[in-house]
Amino acid sequence: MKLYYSPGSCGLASQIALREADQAFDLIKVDFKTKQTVEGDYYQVTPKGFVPALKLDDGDILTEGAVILQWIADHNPQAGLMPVFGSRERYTALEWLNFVASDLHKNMAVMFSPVVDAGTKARFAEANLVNKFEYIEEKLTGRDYVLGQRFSIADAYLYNVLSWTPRVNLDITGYAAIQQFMARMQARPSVRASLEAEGIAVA
Ligand SMILES: N[C@@H](CCC(=O)N[C@@H](CS)C(=O)NCC(=O)O)C(=O)O
Repeated sequence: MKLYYSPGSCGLASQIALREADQAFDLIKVDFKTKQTVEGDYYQVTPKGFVPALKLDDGDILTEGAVILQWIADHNPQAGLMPVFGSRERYTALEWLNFVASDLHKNMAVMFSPVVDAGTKARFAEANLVNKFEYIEEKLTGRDYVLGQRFSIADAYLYNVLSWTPRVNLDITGYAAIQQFMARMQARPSVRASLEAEGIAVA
């Protein structure tokens, strides 16, 4: 199995999930600018050109981070990375995955855009991100993870996207529950190993 990633981007959550599931995998780095990997043209792996992509042992390629996360969880039930099929808790986890993918991740992506100026980014964050942080803070208050006491793939994705805030000068240090969540996540061996593998300093 191969996970295509770029350091510090949204493939981190998939790597965390693979480690939580004790799955063997190779990491293949994608250069965003050239869309090249050590294997050659990344567009041959996925015409989307985006990470993450997971190449399965039979050569099949999976894309879309939230879907890759579910594949890892569903194929490694012993790891308990998602609540069981049909349970109400599973739909809560799916709600989080969808929220992180469609609202948080894509709004955060605007903050990295080279075609959006600093003033517009600041106004955009005020209008579209602060309310998300407030929502997350409220939901995490009194909880270890988004589902309560148990870790799930939704936490990996949430941690992944929230970890970008310092890089785009968004200060979320005032959100106590979020800070505790980030520290709790960073204490997990899977997270530390994933950060190290991507060459990101572990605090
Ligand atoms: N819908 C995709 C989006 C993935 C995505 O936005 N990937 C970004 C990194 S976080 C990317 O590959 N960007 C490449 C580029 O901007 O050239 C998913 O959820 O997996």
